[in-house]
Amino acid sequence: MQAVTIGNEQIAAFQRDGVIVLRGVFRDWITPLRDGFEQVLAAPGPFSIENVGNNERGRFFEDYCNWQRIKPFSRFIHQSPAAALAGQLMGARQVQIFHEHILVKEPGTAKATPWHQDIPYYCVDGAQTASYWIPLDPVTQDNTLRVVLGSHRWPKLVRPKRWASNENFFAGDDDYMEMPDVEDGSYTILAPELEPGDAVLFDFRTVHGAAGNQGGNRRRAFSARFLGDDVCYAERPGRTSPPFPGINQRHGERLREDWFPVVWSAG
Ligand SMILES: O=C(O)CCC(=O)C(=O)O
Repeated sequence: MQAVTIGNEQIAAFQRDGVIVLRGVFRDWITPLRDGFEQVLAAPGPFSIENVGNNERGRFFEDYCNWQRIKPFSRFIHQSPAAALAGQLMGARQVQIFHEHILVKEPGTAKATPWHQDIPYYCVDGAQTASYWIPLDPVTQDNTLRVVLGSHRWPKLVRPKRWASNENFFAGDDDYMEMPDVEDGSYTILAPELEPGDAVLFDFRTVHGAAGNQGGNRRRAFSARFLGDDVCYAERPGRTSPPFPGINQRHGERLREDWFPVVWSAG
């Protein structure tokens, strides 16, 4: 495994902002990850999602929880520096893999990724969480991931919505705030230009979104999502995303290691 170390300043920035940009760390992984995308696109998994309807332009495809069958994804999780970097930035002693996720926006896709936090969709809660967003194509300010600095520390979680329809994700659950207008000029938004090999790493509570992909090139992004020491199973008021059917866990339990293996431990 490629050795990596992270400085105290980067740890402090990740803790303060809920996000950090890592440059050049995954250059050797872009070709295998692209190969993994082709394998998924040729044979999508049972949870794949199309976010663009038949009479809209473009294609916004997502799939997740394929890493056990897609070898380049499995190798990335076990052999790349991703888990070690995430562990150090979260301040964790151990890191479990939660899942991987691929997002493909074909050229000419108007559909944006709405502003959201990930954790309300998930069957987990905790403060030590980290998701990579690794573009496999160069991205500019027009089609990159956009992230609201410090939003992982907002006092309430934001109500999750369905990306395709904007309906509430869970019926009848009211313990959320509505998404504020994060583009009203009072929030600091990070929108980094990135090359293949660069990555954004963010806390599951950090608010993020992305524009469509109106340019002429594909925009593929690979995500691997990691859990630190304090993360536990959380009951939600309905089917989560990913759904993990048959997970058979109780609220507050540590996630089962046979499904979510430990992939890094501190020296
Ligand atoms: O790639 C995108 O458009 C959005 C990515 C995202 O929301 C995520 O990785 O959690």
